[in-house]
Amino acid sequence: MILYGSHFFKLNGLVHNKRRFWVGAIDSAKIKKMILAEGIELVGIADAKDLILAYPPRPATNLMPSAQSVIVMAVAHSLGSVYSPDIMLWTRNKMQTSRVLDQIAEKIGRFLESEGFLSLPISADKPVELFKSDPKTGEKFRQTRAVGFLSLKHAAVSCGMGQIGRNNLLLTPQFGPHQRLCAIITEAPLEPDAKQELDLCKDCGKCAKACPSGALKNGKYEADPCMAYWSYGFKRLPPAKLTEWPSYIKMIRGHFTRRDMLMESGQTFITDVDNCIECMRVCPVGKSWKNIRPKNLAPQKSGGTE
Ligand code: B12
Repeated sequence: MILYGSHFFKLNGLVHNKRRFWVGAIDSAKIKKMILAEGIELVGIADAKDLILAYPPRPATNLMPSAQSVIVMAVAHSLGSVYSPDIMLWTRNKMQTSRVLDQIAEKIGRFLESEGFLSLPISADKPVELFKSDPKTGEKFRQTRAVGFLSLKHAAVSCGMGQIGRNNLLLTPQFGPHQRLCAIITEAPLEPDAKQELDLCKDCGKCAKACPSGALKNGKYEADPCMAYWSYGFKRLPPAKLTEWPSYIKMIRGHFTRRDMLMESGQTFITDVDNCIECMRVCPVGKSWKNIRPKNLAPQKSGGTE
């Protein structure tokens, strides 16, 4: 007999819990097979209590104190949309990829609950928690920062799916950075996958060179310039000093003469428009698409403002 925390135990290959006596043979292999059969391309399982945490830390057990496992799922992007000339085409495709993931997370989560295990799907998309200041130091940020309720990249690394590359994205051997992620936190006591030491990112510098906002300068990722560009296409951060306001206002006025912020906001609500994927687009990692990548890639039309 194997004991799984205080709620579950396994006897003769069957998992039992205290709420329902027999809950069926739920094991990692069965769950993975079900998920892959739904069209998910990569699936891994991490121990909920042994997740790699970043800052601010997002432990799965904060969202579900009884959590035992985190199931991480990935679907490859359509490479045609990643390489399309206009960012909007990618945006629409990203939404569909998220939908596939969210629907399957919902279905598998419901299945696990019907088997007696509380389960919480973590969407591939928003919502996110917003911070105006650092919760630890109280220091006010120059610009609001967003953070997911669970860091999907770190969850994926925790189950050996890939590594975080120089572009700050999850790289997998199969698809490089070109996959979308989603997860299910569950009480089901599933066998976790081992973490892996991978050497996929060769620090070729392509992502840092392609980044229009300068967020990947000096070997690190900075969330603020990335967010300003991703949200509005601004190449500048909000002014830190009074003297910076005149040139900032000039930039905004220039932006308004070329772009229709009202219509764009409307479109963003409908299709969740992003302004940038350059760091992901130029990344050469991922063996699945070696032969169909275009040799030359002009930056996507996204209309950044200096
Ligand atoms: C919020 C968010 C964003 C924000 C902020 C990004 C950020 N890194 O902070 C913005 C809008 C800028 C963004 C941009 C992008 N994102 Co994004 N994003 C997310 C989201 C919802 C949460 C990210 C998160 O919480 N990370 C956890 C933190 C701990 O890790 P981190 O990002 O590496 O660390 C930064 C923060 O901690 C921040 N930071 C530092 N100190 C502090 C202090 C406080 C208080 C706060 C709040 C933050 C903070 O700075 C750190 C880096 O220095 C995830 C989905 C999810 N739930 O995980 C998708 C996700 C990470 N994004 C994704 C993608 C694809 C992108 C983009 C390519 C944009 C796009 N068009 O899709 C770019 C790439 C940017 C990059 N190179 O990292 C994918 C990545 C897939 C992959 N292969 O890895 C994810 C996983 C979505 C998904 N479902 O697949 N993203």
